[in-house]
Amino acid sequence: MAEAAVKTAEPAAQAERELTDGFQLVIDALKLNGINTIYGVPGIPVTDLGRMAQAAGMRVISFRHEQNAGNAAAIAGFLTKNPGICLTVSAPGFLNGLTALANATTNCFPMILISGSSEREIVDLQQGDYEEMDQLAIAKPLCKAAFRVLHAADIGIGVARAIRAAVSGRPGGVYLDLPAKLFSQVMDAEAGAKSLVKAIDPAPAQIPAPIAVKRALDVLRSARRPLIILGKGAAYAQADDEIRALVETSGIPFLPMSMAKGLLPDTHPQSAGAARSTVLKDSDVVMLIGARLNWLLSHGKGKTWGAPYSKKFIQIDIEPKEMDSNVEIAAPVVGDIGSCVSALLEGMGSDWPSPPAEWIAAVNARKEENIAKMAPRLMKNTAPMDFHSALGALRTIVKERPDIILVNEGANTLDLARGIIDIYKPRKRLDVGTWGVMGIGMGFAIAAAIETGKPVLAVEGDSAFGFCGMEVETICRYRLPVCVVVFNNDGIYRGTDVNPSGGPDVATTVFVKGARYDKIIEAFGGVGANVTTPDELKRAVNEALDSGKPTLINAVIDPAAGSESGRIGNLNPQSMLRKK
Ligand code: ADP
Ligand code: TPW
Ligand code: MG
Repeated sequence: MAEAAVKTAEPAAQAERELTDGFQLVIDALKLNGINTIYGVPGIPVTDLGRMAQAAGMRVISFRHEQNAGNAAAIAGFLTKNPGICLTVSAPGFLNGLTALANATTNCFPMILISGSSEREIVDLQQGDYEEMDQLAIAKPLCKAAFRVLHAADIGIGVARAIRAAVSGRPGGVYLDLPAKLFSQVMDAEAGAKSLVKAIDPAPAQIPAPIAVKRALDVLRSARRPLIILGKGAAYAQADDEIRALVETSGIPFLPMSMAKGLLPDTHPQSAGAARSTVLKDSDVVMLIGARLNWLLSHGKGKTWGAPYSKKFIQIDIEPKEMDSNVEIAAPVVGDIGSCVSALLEGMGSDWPSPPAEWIAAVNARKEENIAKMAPRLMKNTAPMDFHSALGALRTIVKERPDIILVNEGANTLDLARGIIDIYKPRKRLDVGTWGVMGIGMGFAIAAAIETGKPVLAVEGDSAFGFCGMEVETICRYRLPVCVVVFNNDGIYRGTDVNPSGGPDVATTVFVKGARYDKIIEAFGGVGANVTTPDELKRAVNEALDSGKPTLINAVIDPAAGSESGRIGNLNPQSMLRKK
């Protein structure tokens, strides 16, 4: 269509007319919608897109693997509420990015995977084009929406639709398929500019029905042992002041899911984090705010929740289909969290009764008991470090520097850090999310540094780090203030397993002993350090954070200290036939 318009123009007139092309229109469409950063890997057919975007003043961050670029885009979406963009080449690059797109969708993070693709005529006849693959069909079941643009004049609409699909309602991943031929299509520049669309109010407020708000307040008022659970949807919503006001006005103990930590500080008197099992088991009314009753909350039933005794749930979520997904929801409140929480607050008025004193006292007693039990384990200063003593050192650092962003993955390294390191501000803890996926660390750390300008501390299991470790080159190349601490316990969960056959191969969970991950970053001009005690660890991390230099600290952890699958060993099926 656009090509035809150009071809029919008079040659002289054509020479005078200003032209644009598919590359430029994609860039203009993104910029018009306030998107100024692209995470990706170059190659045919998107190399010029990256170049031209950079020339147009966009930040284009090139990675070593698309999965890490995709993870960066996903967490940029979580942090900013604007979809993060991941740009890849066709088939293999697309597939590498697709894992991140699926993970973003699972976690309700808005992102757009833009992949170049081969020519439709050849792909559809399966004639073996360069990097041939029916990418749109493959992406569809793994994301919220998938679109393909065939004409340059439709790029504006395509980008606007992708943005709306990513951020409206429950956020998620969107795939945008751009065939190679599209990029070089030319059209009149003025017509091109007119074809662009700025998405107005792409994530409109969704106001809850007054009757739903009243029902929720009635259920909450009837509670003897109420609990509020904050999930990462609450962190995403950026309704921080309203959420804090709701929690404090109600006086109800709150439990943050891992990426909701810091919405209110973990040291807040109403935090029930240190009494998690007690509040889940003994509460009678539970209000979920942006948290799903999935495996991370034992599906809202069973022993964890004190079954056979059943409780009443109030659930605030933008996705109506989430209600009753695992157990009956007595009071569904469907809407965006900002609007819902404001409506609840208004309904509570100024004379909302405090929860019964016995309940608060019971929660506080359990909290104090657990905190006292943990304290001495965090203060040991001996070598080799175990998880508790190493995390005790990092806990102090985060307390002294509440603005740093903590990225965290691994098994023991994840589960124990989640409990031990207090977070003081919203969206300062980024981790493996709903799937418990390994390899998000470097992508998240890079995007967190780029999007917020704040220093990042990435606490990584040695296995987790291995999934994305090459991106330390990216961290060095862009000189990002990222300090990576690798908890090196020689393997997955532990470094002490042995090959049951007695053969020459090491056990399946074990890595090279005494590995020096710090040497990796030195290869790229970053700062490496090897530490064996909590004091050394503290010193090295403080130095890194003070200098802002890319740093990787190899923290030697007792290879025997970890447990299988960290805190979720109960989900791990084990063969009765296994040889010890
Ligand atoms: P967690 O893992 O922290 O428990 P989940 O990812 O399970 O959190 O749940 C997040 C929930 O938040 C999802 O059900 C999603 O629909 C919801 N959500 C995300 N953003 C908003 C928003 N702005 N308003 C309301 N609900 C939201
Ligand atoms: C994409 C399975 C869960 S945890 C883990 C693996 C491989 C590594 C644990 O070892 P690590 O931590 O990081 O050294 P630690 O402290 O306990 O020693 N592939 C993907 N995701 C997951 N979750 C796995 C495999 C897994
Ligand atoms: Mg390990």
